[in-house]
Order: sequence, then C-alpha cells, then structure tokens
Amino acid sequence: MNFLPLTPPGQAPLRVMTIAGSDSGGGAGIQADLRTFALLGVHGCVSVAAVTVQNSVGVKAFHEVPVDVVAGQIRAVAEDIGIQAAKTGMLASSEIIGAVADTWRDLYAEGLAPPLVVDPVCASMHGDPLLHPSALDAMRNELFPLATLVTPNLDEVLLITGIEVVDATTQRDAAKALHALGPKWALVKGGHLRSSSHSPDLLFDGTDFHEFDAERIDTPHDHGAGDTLAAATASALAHGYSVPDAVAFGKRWITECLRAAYPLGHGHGPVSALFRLAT
Ligand code: PXL
Repeated sequence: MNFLPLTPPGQAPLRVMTIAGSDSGGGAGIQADLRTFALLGVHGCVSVAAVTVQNSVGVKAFHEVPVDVVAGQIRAVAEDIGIQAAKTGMLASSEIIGAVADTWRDLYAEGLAPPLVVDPVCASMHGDPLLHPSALDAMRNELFPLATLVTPNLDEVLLITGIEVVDATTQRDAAKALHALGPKWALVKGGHLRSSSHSPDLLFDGTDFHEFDAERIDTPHDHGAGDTLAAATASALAHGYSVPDAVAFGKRWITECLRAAYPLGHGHGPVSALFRLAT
C-alpha cells in the first residue's frame, strides 16, 4: 500500500493529538494511536483522559483524569506545539466530554482547532463499559457537533441513535441519524456486520454516500481496531487529505494492521501497526 508522505529527518513532522484512554495492555487506546502515528511518520501528542487497568481478557477498572488536566493537556499542546488533526477515543464521563468540547470550542475561536475525528468509544470488545451511560447525551449534543468525522461501530450506533444496523438500508438510516447530530461527516463501520465476508463502511456528509469495501479479515485479535482506523484517518487529515480520501487511507491501514494482528495473553490480541516495519 502507499503510505503518507514522510518528513525529512531534522524537520518537524505534522502533529496529531489523541484525546483518549490508556490501555495497560498496550493494544488499544492511546498506545494503539501512538503506534499508528509513529509508523505513519506523524508526531503524536496526547491528552490522557482515563487510565484503564486491563489485559487481553478484560478491563478490570479505570481511573478518570481530572477534567482540568484533560483540558490543560489539549490547550498546552495546541498553543505551543500546534496540532494539524486530532482524534478522541475513551472519554469515560460526561464531565470529561464537556471539558474537551469547551476546550475545542475555545481553540476553534482562536483558530487553533484542526480537523477532529470523534471515535465514540463506549465499551471494550469484551463488553466492559468505557463510557458512563449517562454520558451519551454529552457525546451526542456537545462533541458530535464539533466533529469533522464520527466513526462509531455498530454497537455504538445502536447506543447513540437507537438504530440497529442489520443491512445496507439500516446502515444508511444510521448514517443519516448520526449526521443529523451535527458532525460534518459520519462513518458507519460495517466490520461487525458478521454475515458479510466484506467489511463495508458507509460515509455520509448530508448529501452524498461513499462506500468503502475492504476484504474482511477474520481474526479474534482485533483489539484496538477502531482506535487504529481513527488514528490513521486523523493522520491523513493532518496531511490535508479530503475526508473520503482520509477514510479510504485509514481503511487500507487497518486492513493491513488486522492482517498482522497477533495473539497476546489469554484473550484477544491487538491489531498491529508494526507490519509497517517489515514493508
Ligand atoms: O478499542 C476501544 C478502546 C479504546 N480505548 C481504550 C480501551 C479500548 C478497548 O478496550 O481500553 C483505553
């Protein structure tokens, strides 16, 4: 596959920020995002929103970072280092979502807010909650309207819109419902449409639908897949790609990361951006 343009050594690469949770097992969350950023040649910056206690079997607990610290990390980096794109992942609570949204609105007014990919992480692949159910309203009403792109999986689509996606028609309905919440673009990922041998994702900007079909890689080791797709898409947006082109790039990247996924621990292993080192 073609990767993103690289910056010559000694010159500052583009900066992409992840506002998300830490995964002690290193497979998902901030650790997955930083791996993708590095292997795509962008400089990853971080606002840690939560710290999870987890391994390949499940999430045992999490600690929420105080809201002023989450907001402070974003502002400190945006003001000084500058960011060309950002993505959100696990945000845990309505208070944290509110702080991120407030900070983002302020940065926008100051001309410091780049494209924002909102991956509305609600639960781990084991079903362990990563977002308090009471925070769904904040996700819908505060963060979605600020997003360039939202990237829910089908479980998250159901929680956010109430629509159960079972086929192409309901996938379109869901894309319209998500877009109506305010993001510029909505991506409904079809990777969990288990009947399909393909992984059809649908992108909608309120007017046009774009379909992205990729080979479906059947692996139990898909921990961090959503994070990795959003991180690669944000990296392409930092390079000035259009949203459809950035999503197409992210989709190619996650397909290769899924192909390279490896077992770890006694449960589900992670997708692997490390394949890039062998290409
Ligand atoms: O893959 C979703 C995700 C995001 N962020 C953190 C996670 C997980 C899944 O477990 O732990 C911190």
